[in-house]
This record gives sequence, C-alpha cells and structure tokens, in this order.
Amino acid sequence: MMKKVLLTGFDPFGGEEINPSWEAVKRLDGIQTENIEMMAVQLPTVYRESIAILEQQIKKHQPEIVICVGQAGGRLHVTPEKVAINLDDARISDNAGNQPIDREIASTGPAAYFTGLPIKRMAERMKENNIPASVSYTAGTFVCNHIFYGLMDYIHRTSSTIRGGFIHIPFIHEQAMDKQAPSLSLDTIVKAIRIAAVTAAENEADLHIVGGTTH
Ligand code: PCA
Repeated sequence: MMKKVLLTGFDPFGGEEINPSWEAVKRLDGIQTENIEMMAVQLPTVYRESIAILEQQIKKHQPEIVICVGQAGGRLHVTPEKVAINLDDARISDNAGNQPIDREIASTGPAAYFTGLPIKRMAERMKENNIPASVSYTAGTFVCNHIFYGLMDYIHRTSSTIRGGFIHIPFIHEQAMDKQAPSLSLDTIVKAIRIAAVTAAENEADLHIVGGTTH
C-alpha cells in the first residue's frame, strides 16, 4: 500500500538567503517511489505559527508519516533527531521578531517526547549510501525543536497513528562559500531525505545497534 509522507522545510532565517531544508524537500514534492508518495510544505521559522500551519497541513494531507526538516548550520552530518523537549529558549529572534526565553511549549505536555521514526536505521541507510549521518540527541531550543515537539504533542493529543520525527541537515555548499563551515551538496541532502522517508515507511521498529554520544 502506498504511504503518504508529509515533508516540511523552513524558510530562511538568521541572515541566510536560502534554507536548505526547504530547497531539499521541495524537490521531493509530488514524487512517488518505492511505495511512498511525498508532499512538501514550507513552514515559517516562527514560533507557534509554524505549529499551527503544520497541524493544518496534516489535517489536509492525512499522511501516515511526517518528517520535518531544518537547517543546523555547522553540523557535519545529516542528523535524525531522537528527542524533542518542552522548551523554547531563543538565542536569536525568529522571523517574526519573537525571542522567547525559558518558555514551555505546552503547559500540560511532558518534558520531552521521543521520535516515532526508526532513526538509527535511517542513519545506517544513509551511511550505506555514502552520506555522512548520525543520530542526534538534541534538536536545540529554537524553532526546529519547537516544531518537533509540536508535531509529537499533536500526535499524542489526538491519539493519532501518524509516525513523526525531525531531521537536522548541514549547510549546502552554496551557503558555505563565504564562511568556514562544513557543507554537503543539495543532491546529497535530497537523497538523504528520500532514504529517510522510504526507511520510515518500510520499518516501524528501529535497529538495536550501538549509537549514542559521550558528550
Ligand atoms: N533551523 C532552525 C529553525 C529553522 C531551521 O531551518 C533550528 O534549528 O531551530
């Protein structure tokens, strides 16, 4: 059976002209491959409004799987995230000028949610395809963690069968020309997200393999 995978990317923030998360997911919009059908929507890098739009888009598209993607400039790897925390703590303003400090996302929600996606398996498949990838255990406290928490909270609140998660990606080469920062090609990131979507559709359970970090 064909599974619908809703992909989201963000608009540019923090002085960047593009956001590779949107550049990548928009290339997968409308593509059918290996029993999945992908659709892509752009979210604003804005606290709260991003969650409202995500909820509307979930109701509209009725996906089985939701994978939100965001830029993590400075990271070396494509990093599927393990955990979303119930905290907004902004180092910079979002695209609407909001800069919440030590704010709960959901006053009745738990401190954290774990992803519903098989993230170790996703990272393994990416590595088998020559893409540097590893699981991350922090999505930060900016809008990416916020959308990840909002997604997981929506799934829990509505007792939905949707499986959801989040992937952070590095800069793409075009963004790294004027800075000293690691980057991957847009093609590589598009491939990584396609692998993530197919892997999530094919597997509910994660691999029980060594991962983690020591710091
Ligand atoms: N990255 C930011 C928010 C939007 C994006 O692409 C983050 O990591 O929080």
